[in-house]
Order: sequence, then structure tokens, then C-alpha cells
Amino acid sequence: MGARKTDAGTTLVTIPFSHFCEKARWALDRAGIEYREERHLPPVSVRRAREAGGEGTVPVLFFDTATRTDSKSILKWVDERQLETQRLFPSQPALLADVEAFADRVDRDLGAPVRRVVFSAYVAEPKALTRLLTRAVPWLEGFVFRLNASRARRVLAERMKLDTASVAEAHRSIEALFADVEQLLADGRRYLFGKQLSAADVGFASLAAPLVLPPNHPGAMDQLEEVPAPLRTLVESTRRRPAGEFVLRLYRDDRAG
Ligand SMILES: N[C@@H](CCC(=O)N[C@@H](CS)C(=O)NCC(=O)O)C(=O)O
Repeated sequence: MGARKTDAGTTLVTIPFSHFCEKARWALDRAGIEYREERHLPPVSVRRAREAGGEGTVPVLFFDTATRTDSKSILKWVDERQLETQRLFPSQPALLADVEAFADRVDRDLGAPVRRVVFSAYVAEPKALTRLLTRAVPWLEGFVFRLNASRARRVLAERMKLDTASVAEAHRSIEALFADVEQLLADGRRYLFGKQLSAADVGFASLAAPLVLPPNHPGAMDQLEEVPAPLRTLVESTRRRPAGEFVLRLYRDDRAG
């Protein structure tokens, strides 16, 4: 970690349990950039993201008079404030191409699929879902969610496509990526590409974290004992496989808070 850099008024808008938000949070924390986290649930997160000129998704970073409206551009913004040797996107062209291609694949193959697998377990347990969604958000947003919980659950199931076929496809997408990560790790390497932590590692660990639940994850995650049973079984088995052990190790060794 470098010296603490101040960027007065830097604000990261998040949904607290979101894995894309964790990716941005990790990069900011690692760079020692001071920021305030503003946590919301949809629809407030969507409104804040649109105010920033984004598509309605978070993370969104507000700083000075400008914004960044997706996790990759936030990592690049952080890199601009880092020494070249500390950057998550390396400067060496061949390495950069590998990191960038892999990080983009992680966004695509773990982003929606992990969300789908996790929430398919939670929608079956309304109390657990409400606890997860309302943790660490402003009181009023939690209150409004609770008032509309059953409708919110239906909307969530539709928006995230939690039907059986889509969930099965999500499992396949996750498995294919985990298998490729395990193939890379099979030679004993410490990081996915190159000799140091890159956007590929941070992206993979952040987006896979809901399936591993690293103990020092700073987002609003459930503890293993709180998680709905089918997901708990999946987390337990994921923790035991090489890709899961890799996520736990990156959180332990490289996730400075
Ligand atoms: N490509 C975007 C994806 C971000 C994303 O999907 N964010 C989700 C939370 S994990 C979100 O804000 N969803 C709110 C919604 O769709 O209403 C990024 O990398 O930042």
C-alpha cells in the first residue's frame, strides 16, 4: 500500500453486496485513495448512476467534477494515480492484452451468472434475502424494501432471469471459467498473469467472492452459517477447489482494507 492519497469529495456509489462494486472498492483501497462509500439499493442506486451519466448500474465513482460509471473505468482511473509498477493494468503490451481480455471475460462470464446463482438461492428464503439486501443501506431504503418485499422479490426474479434454464446456464458459464483459471494455476503461479496482482486477479476474486465468502470481505455479505442451504453447499465445495483456494488466498494476502 502506498501513502494515503486524498481526493477530496471522492465518492463510490455502491450496492453494498455487489461483486462489481467490490472490484472497484478493492482497487481504491489498494491504492490508498480516500473515498466515501455511498450505499444504496435499486432504484436509488439506479438514479444515482444515471445522474452520473451511466447506464444505471453501480459502481459509480464521483470525483471533483467528473465521474466513472463502470468498474473497469474505475480501475483505470485508479491506475492513473498509481506508480507504473503498481498498476492493475500492466504497461507491457502482451501482458496487458492477456490481462484485459481475461478481465473482460470475467465480467461477462461471472458477472450476471454469479448473481443469478446466488439470488436463485436467496429468493427461496425471503427472510435471508431481505437481510442481505437491506444490510448497510440507509434506513429508509431498507424500510421501503421491507414494505414491498414480496413485489421486490418478484421483480428481482424477473430482472435477473432466475428461471431454471438460465440458472443452469449460469452454472455452466461459471464452471467453464473456473476450469480455465484452474488450468492456469496448475503450474503453481501466484497470479493469473505476470508476477504481480493485476486486474485479472482482482476481477476474478471480486466476482467469484459470493461463491467463496472470504472471511475478510468488506462488503455486506452473509457469513457462511447465514447463507441459504443450497448456496452454503456450493460455497463449501468452491472453497475446497483450486480456484476457490486462490480467491481465499488473494483476499488474505492482497486485499488490504
Ligand atoms: N459493467 C458494469 C456492471 C455493473 C453491474 O452490473 N452492477 C449491478 C450490481 S452488481 C447493478 O448496479 N445493478 C442494478 C440494476 O441493474 O438495477 C460494471 O463493470 O460496473
